[in-house]
Amino acid sequence: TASPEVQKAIEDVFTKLQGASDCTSLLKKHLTKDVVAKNKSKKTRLGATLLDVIQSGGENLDSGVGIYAPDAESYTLFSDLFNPVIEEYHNGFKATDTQPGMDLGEKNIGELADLDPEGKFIVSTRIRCGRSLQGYPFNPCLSETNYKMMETRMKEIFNTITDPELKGTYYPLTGMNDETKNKLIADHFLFKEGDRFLKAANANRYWPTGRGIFHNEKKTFLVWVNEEDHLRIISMQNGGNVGEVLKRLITGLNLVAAKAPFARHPRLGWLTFCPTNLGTTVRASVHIKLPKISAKDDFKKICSDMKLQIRGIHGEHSESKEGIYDISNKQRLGLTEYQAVRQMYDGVKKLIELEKAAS
Ligand code: ADP
Ligand code: CIR
Repeated sequence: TASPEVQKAIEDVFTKLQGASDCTSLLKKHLTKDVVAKNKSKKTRLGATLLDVIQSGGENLDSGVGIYAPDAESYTLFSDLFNPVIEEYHNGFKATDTQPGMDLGEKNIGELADLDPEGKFIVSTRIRCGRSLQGYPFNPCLSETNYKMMETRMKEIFNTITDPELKGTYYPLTGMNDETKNKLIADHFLFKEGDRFLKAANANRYWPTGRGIFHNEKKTFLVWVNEEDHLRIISMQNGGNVGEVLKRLITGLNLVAAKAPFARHPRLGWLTFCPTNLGTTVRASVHIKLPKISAKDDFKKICSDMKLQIRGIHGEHSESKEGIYDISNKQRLGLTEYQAVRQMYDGVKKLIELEKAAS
């Protein structure tokens, strides 16, 4: 069972959250006295405790969610906390609900006409999904050797990609010069470094070991290795052609999936480190200019009513610049991959109509 020190630290997080009046995280809301009492002594087989789950939200009081799963077992062992957080984040997905089978929408791509054929609003479109390699836990439980082995395996897999559009090169973070790295980050291709939410979750250990990025020449198909998730598989391009972006994602994902078995949970779908990314793990987004409607008071509500999430220009926890927003589906669990993309597609279509009609 968890040591007295760990149990005390869990109590301290609880007390800190209760005292933090401007904290609005789902962790604060759902980490009740009861949940603490029932779970503070538990340990997963890999040794993870409730402290590992809650320490990011305990340190970062501005978290939206505040919890991570150190290993797959945590989702069941600490379900008293995960279930209500998951239900609230994913639009009412209950403890008794099950993620539908995968449907990437291969047959529906024809329905996804370019959202912005005149190029007036949408700067770029991106769809990503997360995957975990079977047999490895998540970041806080990975050893340095694990990271190296996973990277080696992925390099072998990337080398098997011969599709002329998708083939590319793997660039490890280890040894990458700052100029190259910072340019990749600024251009929205690479994950940022030193994310404080991940750091507090013990997810940045041995950095940059085992971390890196694969991409094709055009940087339209990319795979992040060992950042928040083992893999983030990404398709992106300029403009609003969601269908092209989805089609490329499906092709690339299938190539990687053919070589690497991924961890899937019977109820929660594709397993990832953050409970917001379960199920489809799909975040489909546009970078979009909506100067008129975004200046209005009801912009946030319009977006949340359409189940859209607003992020800033450099992703989560960043600010919007020059009136450009990152708009995506919020829900990733409890619907199919195609429906997740569709949530973004239909919502953004509506936002563009509203922008055109606004004065
Ligand atoms: P994730 O989408 O993987 O959850 P972030 O929100 O941190 O993580 O975004 C990662 C990067 O992808 C950021 O640089 C962000 O600006 C970029 N990005 C997201 N959506 C788009 C888009 N539609 N076009 C271009 N870049 C994008
Ligand atoms: C937070 O709670 O703000 C961070 N741990 C990130 C959570 C992921 N957020 C999201 O909306 N996908």
